[in-house]
Formats: sequence, C-alpha cells, structure tokens
Amino acid sequence: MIHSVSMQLHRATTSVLLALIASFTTLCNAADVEFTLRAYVDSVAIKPGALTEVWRYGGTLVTGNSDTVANLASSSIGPIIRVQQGDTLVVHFQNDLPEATNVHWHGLDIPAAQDGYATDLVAAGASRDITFTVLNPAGTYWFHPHPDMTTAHQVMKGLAGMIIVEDAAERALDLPSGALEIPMVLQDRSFTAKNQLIYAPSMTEMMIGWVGNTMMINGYIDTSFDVPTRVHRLRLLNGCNSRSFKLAWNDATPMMVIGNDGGLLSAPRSGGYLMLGPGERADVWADFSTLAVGSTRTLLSQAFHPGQSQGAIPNGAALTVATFSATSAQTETRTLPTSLVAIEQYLLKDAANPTTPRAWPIGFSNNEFTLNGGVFVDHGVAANEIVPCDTLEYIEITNIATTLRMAHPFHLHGRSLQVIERTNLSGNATAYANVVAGFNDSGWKDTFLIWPGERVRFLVRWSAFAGDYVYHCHLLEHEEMGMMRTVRIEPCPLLGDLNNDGAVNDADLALLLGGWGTAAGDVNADGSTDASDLSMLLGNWGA
Ligand SMILES: [Cu+2]
Repeated sequence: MIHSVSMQLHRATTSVLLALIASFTTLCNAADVEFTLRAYVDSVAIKPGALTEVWRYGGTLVTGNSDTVANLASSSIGPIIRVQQGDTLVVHFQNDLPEATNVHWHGLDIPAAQDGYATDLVAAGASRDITFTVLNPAGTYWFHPHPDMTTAHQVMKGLAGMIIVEDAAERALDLPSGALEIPMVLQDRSFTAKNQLIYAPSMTEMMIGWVGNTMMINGYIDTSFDVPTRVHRLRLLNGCNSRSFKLAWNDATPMMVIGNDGGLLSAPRSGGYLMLGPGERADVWADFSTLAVGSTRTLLSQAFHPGQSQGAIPNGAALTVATFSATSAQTETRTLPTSLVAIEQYLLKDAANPTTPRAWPIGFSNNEFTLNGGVFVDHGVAANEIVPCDTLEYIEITNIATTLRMAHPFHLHGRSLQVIERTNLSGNATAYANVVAGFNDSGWKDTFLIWPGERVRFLVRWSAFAGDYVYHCHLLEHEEMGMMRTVRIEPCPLLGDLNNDGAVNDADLALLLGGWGTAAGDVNADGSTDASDLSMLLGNWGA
C-alpha cells in the first residue's frame, strides 16, 4: 500500500514537473510575429494630378519573416500581413487619425477583447497592443476599423488590410504562390475633380447603400494585370461599403473557386459565376495558361437585381472588375488538385438545438433596418443573444420583412460558420434565379449574402473565448445605422476548478493529486485522473 501510494506520488510529481515545464515554456515564448500598425492620414498618387488624401494603415515589422508585412506603395490599402496558423501575434497599434478607431480582425477566431468590439476604441493619438494566436486555417482574412457610427467613412477613406494565413495542409498542395498569387481588394470609390474621395451619403444612400463610380483594386484605379501564361491564385476580397459582385470571366471560362471566407474548400468548386458581397472573400484558381500571349481575359461583374439600388453605376449594374493580359509565355506544370483540405463537416443532428434554430430575423421598423428585432446597443443583448461557449448551434436568419426589401451581407464575428440551407420564401423568383447558383456556401463562412425573401440557416460552434462579439450587416451604411447586434458567449466551465470556488489554485491541485489514478480529480471527464488532467489544471492556474 505504501509502495503503491509512493509510486503514485512519484508519477504525479514527475507529471507535475513536466506540466510545469510545459507551462513555463509557453509563458516564455516570445511573439512569433510582432509588428507596429499605424493608422494615419496620408496623401497618395491615385490619379494623375493632385494627390488624394486617404486614411491608411502602415505596418513595420519587428519580429517575423521578412515577408510578414507588405505595405503597398501609393495606396491606402494594406498592409498585407502573412502569418502561419499557430503564430502568436503582437500588434502595436498606434492611432494617428484625428478621431477614435479600432481594428477588427475579420474572420479570425480571437478573444473578444482583441476583436475590435464596436465601442472598444483607441482614442486619437493613443496606442494599444493587440495580441492573439492564429487558430484559423490557411485562408484570406482581413482587418478594418469597426467603431460604432464611424466604420463606413473610415473604411471609405482607405483603412483596410489583408491578413493571409498559411498552414501545412495548404503548403502540401503547392498552390500558386509568389508572383502567381495576387491579393485583390475590390472596391468602388468616387472622386472630385481635384482627385479627392467623395463620401457624403444621403439618406437614400444610407438606406440602400453607397456606391461609387470608379472600380479600384488594392487602392489603384488601374485594374489591369500583366500575367505570364500560368495558373494564378486570386485572393479576392470585396472591400466595398455596399456593392456586391456577380463575378464571371468574359469568355465563359468557369469560375473555379478553391477557397472561401475561412480557408480552402474540401474540393474545387466550378461555376459559371460567383456572388461576392461586401466582406466576403474567395480564392480563385485562374488558369491563364491557355491564353495566347497578347490576349486578355476579363473579370466581369454581371448584372443582377439586389432588390434596391441607386447611383450612377448602381449595385447590380454590369461592370468590368479587372483585366488580365498575357504578356509572357511560360510553361505551366501545375494541375488543379481534385481535393484540397479536410473540413470538419458540421451535422445538424449534432447541434444542441437541431429542431429549434436560434432565429435572428432581419427587419425594418422606424426607418431603420433591424436584426433580431433591434438595433445596436452597447453591450446590449436580448435573451436569445446569450449563447453557450464551445457549443454547436443551429441559427436562422430571415430576410422577409416587406419594407425596403434588399440583399444584405450578414457577418458574424469571432467564429466561422457553415451554411446548410438557403430557401427563397418570398423573393422575386426571377431575380433569385439570377444569383442563387453563385452563392458559394461550401466550406467555412463568416459573411454571406441573404437575398430579399430568403431564409439562410447555418451551423456554428461558438468560440471557446467568452465575451461580447457583434454580428451585423456588412453593408457599412446599414451597420452605421445600427443594423448590428451583440452575441454574448458565456464563459466555458473553468477546467481544473475542482472545488468550484471560481479559481484554480493549490486547493484544486491537492484534490487532483489526492485522486490520482482514480475518478476523483478528473478534469477532462475521461474517468481517470492523470497527467492530461494535471496539464489542464495548470493551464488554468490562477484563473
Ligand atoms: Cu444591410
């Protein structure tokens, strides 16, 4: 008996030491990537003649690979940040704008306090360190300001950058990289005769969405690209305030999509066209190997009807997005992979509420668009906006209000979701049939278009990070008017708090060691108290 106890204590002591070493190593790990991110006013040469005043981010790398931070010359867009899944980032954010702002990391699963909640602001002249670990898989994410009531004009002035995540599964596919990988931030803008950005939305433009008359990519008005006759990877981001695109090639080449908002798809998806609403991303396999040198292929946005539209080039008007000219002959050796990455497919039967979706309808009342029956209230949540942590749930968004019916890009912060159903309940059948094949709902989404009359249902596993995140319409004029609500993720049970006193400390450690090898002191509920339980307890030590 004495021997047995001493053996248990010996094993426990060894495990304690190993776990302590692991915890200590984690604590001592410096940031994998560290950079300063400054928001400031600049003047850049966008058009011939006078410089254009913009608001922009500038990045300066402190720690990390030399390709981590790429600023774009003569542009308001950027920087393009390139990181690895698992990297811990430390961002020294400096606000040199004349007003308060913040940074939202669109699509990334990060703690609420780092996510840029709409009232969590950095005052003019102030700075803040933002830190998080990249949990999301390889994909195209982005960052932009998110202050309540001022997001639309801050983004319009130029503040938007891309954060590209890479991982081993993506590297194994040997997708086009380097010069064959083209980040493309799609935006529309309007300029005065003196080359200054125009943005003074009327009430109609606030209601229906502001659109510009000039197509821009990465902050440049030249949307043409010279390419070798190779396969390219286009990382498309719709960074418009309110314009959606119905993307198609001019020569009927299929739109070959390999990635979505939250990473690569399980397999390439071929279609005639692709809908891309504000905030959405798409990775496109663009095969220019069949182009003759001297010829071009044009990326178009085809005509569609979003319900409401206004402006010189209304949302839904046909337009040219980009032109690719084959300027040099090269031999292509890559072929399109038949499968891409493994994606955990959520199943409705596994949801905590498989027959009773949590419903957050889009509505319209008092001349305002609403979500879940209301508009934004600082940290205000309705009972059905408090959700359990780390739990798979079934959610339903409807867009069936009858006043001012129009398409909205729905965006959920903090967690990627999987769309499992779209149904046109009451929308115009012809208008719907003209877009529905372009909704790429496969893979991980965080933003999706919901058409007038439509119902979209999705599954989401709420983050393990507790706290308040917003969900909102990514038509930025709508967001600004309050079409934004808060979802509160409840704290997960505190693993290791064996005596349920709200803290993990020496009293819990004593209970765990006392129950070593038995079910008493079992933190992970696997029936036995062992090193994995000890590791969890120590991981929450002091919490
Ligand atoms: Cu909207």
